[in-house]
Formats: sequence, C-alpha cells, structure tokens
Amino acid sequence: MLFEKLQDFARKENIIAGVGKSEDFIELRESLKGKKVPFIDYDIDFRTRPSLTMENVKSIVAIGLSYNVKYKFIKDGKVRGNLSSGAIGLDYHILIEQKLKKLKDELFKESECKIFCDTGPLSDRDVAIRCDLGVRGKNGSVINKDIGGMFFIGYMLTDIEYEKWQVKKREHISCGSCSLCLDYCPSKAISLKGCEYEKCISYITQEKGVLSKEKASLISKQIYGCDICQRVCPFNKGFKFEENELAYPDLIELLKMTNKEFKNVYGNTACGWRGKRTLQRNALIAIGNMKRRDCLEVLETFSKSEFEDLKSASIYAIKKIRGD
Ligand code: B12
Ligand code: SF4
Ligand code: SF4
Repeated sequence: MLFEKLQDFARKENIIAGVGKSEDFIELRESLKGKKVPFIDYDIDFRTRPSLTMENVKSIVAIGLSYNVKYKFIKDGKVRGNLSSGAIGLDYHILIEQKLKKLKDELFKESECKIFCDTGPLSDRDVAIRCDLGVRGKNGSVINKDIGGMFFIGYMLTDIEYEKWQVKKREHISCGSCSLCLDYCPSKAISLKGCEYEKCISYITQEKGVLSKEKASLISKQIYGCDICQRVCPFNKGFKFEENELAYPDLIELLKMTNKEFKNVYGNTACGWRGKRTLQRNALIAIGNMKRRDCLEVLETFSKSEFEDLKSASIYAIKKIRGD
C-alpha cells in the first residue's frame, strides 16, 4: 500500500521513486579504498554505513528527477558558450529537497527522515541502484528504462521498516554491446572500471585555478559540466526541446558581470556555487578555443588581471587565436 502511494506520488510529481534496504554498502568499500573523490569529504565508513548518519535507519527512499532537455541554439552573432543541461533553471538540489519534503509530509509525516542530494555521505548512484531506480551504464550513470540516465538523484533515510513497503521490483535495461559513451568521450575519462575524474571535462570546468594547455583545449566551449556521454546514449533520446538563453551564455556579458549581476543570473542555478571566477576562466578559454579574433580586446584586458587563473586563461586564448 505504502509503495503504491509512493508510486502515485512519483507520477504526480514527474519523478521516479524506489525503496531499498538500509544495510551497509559493503561492496562499495573495496572500490572506494584509496580512491580520491572530489567534492566529498566523508570517510569510507560514512560513505558505506547509513546507520552512522541516522542511527535508527530502516529503509532508504530514492527519487530521480529528469533533466533531459535539449536547448535550441541561439544564432545572434554573440560569442556563446555551453552549459550542461543540468545547470539550467532552478538548482536541482533545491528542487529535489522540495520534492522529498513534500513526499514526507504527504506520506509519512510521523516518521523520522533525513534528506540528501549530492552532498550527503553515501554514494547517490549506489543508493539509487539499491533502491531499484535503475542500473549502472558504462558512462557511470544510473540508467532507468523509462527516463534514461539524465536524472538527478536524491534520497531519504527513514525509520520505516523495509518489509512494510512491500516493494515491487521494476524492469531494467542494460548497455549490452553498446559502447558509444566510451567512444565519444573526448578525454577518454571513462572505461569499464569507472570514471577518472581528473580527465573528465565536467570536473575540469569545476576545478579551480590555472588550467594546463591540454585541459584548456579539452573543455572546448563548455563553461560548466559536460553532457557528451549522456547525449550519445540511446536511452536518452526521449529529450524535451526548449529555449533558454542561459544554456548558451553570452561570454562577453559573463566576463563583464559584477558580483551582484552574477548572483542574480547564476545564484539559483546548479553552476552558481563554483563562483564567478571559475566560470569566467572557462569563458576566456572557450573564446580562445573558438578562435574569436573579435574578442582580442577583452582578452588583452584580462591578460593584465591580478588573478593568475584569469590571466593565464586569457594568455592561452590570445595564443590560440594568433596561432602561436
Ligand atoms: C564527485 C562527483 C562527480 C565527479 C566525479 C565523477 C565520478 N564518476 O565519480 C565529476 C565532477 C567528474 C562528476 C561529473 C558528473 N556528475 Co557527478 N557526482 C559526484 C558525486 C558528488 C560523488 C560521486 C562518487 O562518489 N564517486 C566515487 C565512486 C563511488 O563512484 P564511481 O567512480 O562511479 O565508482 C564506482 C565505479 O567504479 C563502479 N563500478 C564498478 N563496476 C563498474 C562497471 C562499469 C561498467 C562502470 C562504468 C562502473 C563500475 O564501482 C564504483 C563504486 O560504485 C555524486 C553525488 C554523490 N554524493 O554521490 C555526483 C553524481 C554522481 N553526479 C551526477 C551527474 C549528473 C554528473 C554529470 C552527468 C554532470 C555533468 N553533466 O557534467 C557528470 C558525469 C560524469 C560521469 N561520466 O560520471 C549525478 C548522477 C546521476 C545519475 N543518474 O547517475 C550524481 C549522483 C549527483 C546527483 N545527486 O544527482 N561528478
Ligand atoms: S562528462 Fe564528458 S568528459 Fe566526463 S566522462 Fe562524460 S563525456 Fe567524458
Ligand atoms: S551510451 Fe551505450 S554503453 Fe554508454 S551508457 Fe548508454 S547504452 Fe550504455
């Protein structure tokens, strides 16, 4: 009954939802040993033992929120970069938290729950797989038969006994002999062993500081994130098509933004947290990679910047345009 109510809620809210046991993720311990994971500070025990985060946890509820939208390119002569689809619109951390809070209020108000998305201790993908949302694809993403792999994951540790849910398992698909994501990843960051984050364009666009020439060249005109291994996936062909100017940000405008203007435009998106400087560094590099000679004046100004990352990115861009 409870599980049916959860599925009704999911349909109404346009998400997918599932439930899993809260036992330790023993299988994850080996693969996390000695592995550095960016943006995550928890130790292996916290990452694999839900009971360390919530003492009386009895089951986990996970949800998936699709961001499979393709944005129409704007041809207006402006110098435009690319943002990952997941970075457009209201930050998914906020959206997922809203959904999970609503779910708790509607279905199990009296229960004890702890809500997480992205920044929590457990591995969200492993939680999602445990909760039967999907299976791991070769691009690393959890892939669901109905909505593909372009969805964000959130979860809730609860004190509801797993047996009480009366879970019904869903059907899954698998990659089979497909290897499109491995073939198309520009930096060969993914392999059958997983993702080497230092090589991943998504990570490079978020990494702070001066980027090497090789990394700068790899990011092409990406300002934040990378969708390539998702876009080529046959399971993600059911995208929506929409218009949103922020999907292809005007790079000159981004470079001229004050802190206040940046906060207004990017503050509530999933890429705002990395700060103006990192996105501006990527914008300078993207201008160079697009060889936009008409932007040399702006690049010259930034080449005198007091910030090493912006200075180095503009010098890279100038050299790229001049063919040095
Ligand atoms: C750090 C991080 C990153 C880093 C490192 C990515 C990585 N692969 O670890 C960077 C910045 C590169 C990144 C990029 C992206 N991320 Co990210 N990221 C995270 C974060 C915060 C932690 C991930 C983590 O713990 N990694 C370490 C270990 C556990 O993961 P792993 O490398 O996959 O290790 C496993 C594999 O090796 C696996 N394995 C075993 N056998 C096999 C076999 C095969 C075939 C494969 C492929 C793997 C495999 O075993 C290991 C343990 O499970 C999570 C949120 C969270 N708190 O969990 C989001 C998260 C994984 N990211 C997410 C997203 C959407 C992305 C991007 C698509 C964003 C973008 N468009 O730019 C890209 C995709 C890159 C990719 N191909 O994975 C989503 C994934 C949603 C989904 N449906 O799967 C998450 C869950 C955030 C969320 N809450 O929605 N991310
Ligand atoms: S996000 Fe981009 S760089 Fe990272 S693994 Fe996928 S295709 Fe490769
Ligand atoms: S592109 Fe092919 S191999 Fe990669 S995740 Fe999708 S189905 Fe699997």
